[in-house]
Amino acid sequence: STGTAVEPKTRATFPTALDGGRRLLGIGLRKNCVLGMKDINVYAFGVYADDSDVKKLSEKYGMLSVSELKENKELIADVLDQDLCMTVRLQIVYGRLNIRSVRSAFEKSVGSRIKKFSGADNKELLQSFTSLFKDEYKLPRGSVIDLSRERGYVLRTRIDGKEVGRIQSSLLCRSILDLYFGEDPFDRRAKEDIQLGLASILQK
Ligand code: DAO
Ligand code: DAO
Repeated sequence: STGTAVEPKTRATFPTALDGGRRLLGIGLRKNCVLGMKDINVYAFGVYADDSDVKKLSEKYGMLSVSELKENKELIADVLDQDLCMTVRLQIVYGRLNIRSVRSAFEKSVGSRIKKFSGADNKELLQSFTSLFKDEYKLPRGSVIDLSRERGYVLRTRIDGKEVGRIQSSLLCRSILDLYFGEDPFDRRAKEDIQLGLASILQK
């Protein structure tokens, strides 16, 4: 059955299951440091993975214990890389977000990952995504953005449940997921929970 998890600092709530069989692995906070100001909480996020897709990895990892899996870097690399359905749900908590700052934050965060994984800027790929961010969109506090990796490495974007675009790119999917559970994640504690969640699916 579906319950709810609460991000304690922002009180944002996340259903424990989403999009069919996708199960909540961990929740966290994306902050932003504005020069000369305190960190602001921009959004809370929840990371979900399709149960049966994750179990496809059990041939490789099923013999390891939860505590071994919790530390296993290769597991994270496989989950970033492979064709597993996942969703990252963002809930906006900062009340004065404008599309221009979303675009420039995105170019920095996702752009740096695209460069790290491909060794090139891939400006067209970044622009294919940022061109979805129409100036007329509003993201008031409470807005929900779902970024999901669908079968075949399709990145699907929804705002408050309404689909705004689909882009097929394994590099873009991986670069976005890397923000949440890659090497240098937005929230380290969330990454630990996500990895523990993956481990416990593999141990079932
Ligand atoms: O200058 O008012 C400000 C702070 C803006 C912070 C913007 C951070 C944007 C983070 C990306 C949000 C994606 C939905
Ligand atoms: O937090 O730096 C970050 C990147 C978050 C990904 C932002 C995706 C925003 C998509 C929103 C489109 C709305 C116009």
